[in-house]
Amino acid sequence: MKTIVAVVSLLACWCLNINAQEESSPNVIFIMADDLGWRDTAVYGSAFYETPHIDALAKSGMRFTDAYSANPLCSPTRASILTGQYPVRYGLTNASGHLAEIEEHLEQTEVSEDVRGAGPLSRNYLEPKVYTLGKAMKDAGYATGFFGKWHMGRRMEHWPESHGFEYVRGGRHHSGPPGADGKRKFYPPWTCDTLPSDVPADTHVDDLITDLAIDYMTDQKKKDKPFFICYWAYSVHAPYQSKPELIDKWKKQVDLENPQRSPTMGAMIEVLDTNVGRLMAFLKDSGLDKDTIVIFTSDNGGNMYDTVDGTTPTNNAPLRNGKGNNYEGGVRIPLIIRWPGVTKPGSVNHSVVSTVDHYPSLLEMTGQKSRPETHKDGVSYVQALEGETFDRGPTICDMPRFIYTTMNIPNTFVRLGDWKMYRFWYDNPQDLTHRYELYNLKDDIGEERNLAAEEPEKLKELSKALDAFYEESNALGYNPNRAYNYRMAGVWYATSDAGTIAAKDGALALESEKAGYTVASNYFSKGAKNGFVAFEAKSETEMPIRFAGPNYGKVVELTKEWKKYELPGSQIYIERYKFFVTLENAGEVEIRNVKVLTEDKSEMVEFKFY
Ligand SMILES: [Ca+2]
Repeated sequence: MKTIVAVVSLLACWCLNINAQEESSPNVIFIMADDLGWRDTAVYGSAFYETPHIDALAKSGMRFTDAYSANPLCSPTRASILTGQYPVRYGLTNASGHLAEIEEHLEQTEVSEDVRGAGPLSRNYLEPKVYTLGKAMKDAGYATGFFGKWHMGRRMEHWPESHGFEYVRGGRHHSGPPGADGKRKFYPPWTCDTLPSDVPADTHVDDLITDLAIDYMTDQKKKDKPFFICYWAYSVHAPYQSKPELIDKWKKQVDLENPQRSPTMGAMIEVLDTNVGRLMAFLKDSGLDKDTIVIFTSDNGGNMYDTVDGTTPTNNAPLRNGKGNNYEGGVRIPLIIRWPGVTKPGSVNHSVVSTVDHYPSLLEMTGQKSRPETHKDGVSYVQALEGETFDRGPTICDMPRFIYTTMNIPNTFVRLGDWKMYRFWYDNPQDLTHRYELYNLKDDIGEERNLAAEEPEKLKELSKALDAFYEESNALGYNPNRAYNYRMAGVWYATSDAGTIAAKDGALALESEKAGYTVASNYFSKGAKNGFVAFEAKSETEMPIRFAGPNYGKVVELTKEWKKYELPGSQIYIERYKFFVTLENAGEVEIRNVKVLTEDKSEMVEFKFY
């Protein structure tokens, strides 16, 4: 009898749920921070930043530990959300949505001389012909508002108004905050036609767009119209500026033992968090919280290549690297989803999800039919929200740019289960075949142990998944770079053929029969001029090396034994993103564990030689 009652009541619940889903159009607030790293909130493990409102949101919804941006840069990830397609398929793969010249998605065979694999050129705008998530929501009867950073094109036809958003504040080409004064980019006057000019001089742009978003939601509530708003904050992208009183407060909270220690970033994250709190307070006070889905995420990982307050803007440890690089620090992002009545408050979900998944998921959550012809790479994660097992299958992320400051070498990765495999296209220095790295993230979240050689079967499985994606999608691929100079080891290159450059047991090995053989790194952040270069070196021939071009900089005497050295940036000749090492005599030298440190000796980067 008990069983029959249970079954009947289950059926009754099920029918009620079906009716509720058919009839309701829940509101949606899609909050996205700019460059907020995976570890940049307390709920994700920061011991420095304080984010009570984001933490509270996590407590009232579901928090994902393994969410990915579809690219480690701004514009491509933003386009992936609106199209439901991986950047490599759609063709917007670079953070170039602010550039004036129109660029198209084209295959390339010749790029700069220090790169082995030539990836496709990026489109730099979101085409008006795409049936974006904004258009789908509008056509489903939603009031659609866009607030904040867009960064997907220079022309009206690329802007949110052309992608289904009826009401737009911000939403232009800007790559960062739109203030006209370089020293006060988060404050008026604006270089943005959609932001009101009659606001007090101390109005922070993210406070302003929160006010405007709340006004907009209030209006929709009066009209009894469901709304879909994107609140895509300008925080916490460069320039590293914030409210002076908050920076002062955060200066007092710095702990030099903590690698996250920029008071300016502490203040920037506080501004973001406070505004998330204001949006949530509005929902609660207006009674809309019971019928509003809230998504909170970021567009890529934390920035580790700039400097502020004598250190990096943030630190993504335990993840490797940061924004602009395909390692976990660049692509693993926070994701919190609150769907009243569905997500279990305070739940934590370890399923892999990608930014391409929001499009089909939101269609399902708002009772719309899926549009697989558009969101080709997205998989609805509604099962995960309902607490069921969710496996989206192989997750792809392509990063075709060679970037000096982030040390990204053109590659595409596949995440499948606990495994992550990178294909560095044509990057094997011996024979210009593909180079592979394979990590088991369950045991090695910092991606320190490359298992490509030890796990050939796993490598084959993931490599096959990547090939299958290219075959199915017909996405533009890579070619060997015809302009390659054959003088690279890692991201270091020789300026001439007068000697040899190679990797030897993880060290950089240089040999020349003449004095003056020079190699250069392809990395140096401008901010690190005040920092240090740390390294170990030895020379069988006891040859001095000079950290500079032939006539500049500091001479370092080497011995036959490995020894540690640390040079201040002021003693090193730096040209653009490069610094140089010159052999003072004929002979041989080995250099390893080369690191760039900030002014306060935070590690910005460690060079790998292979
Ligand atoms: Ca970004």
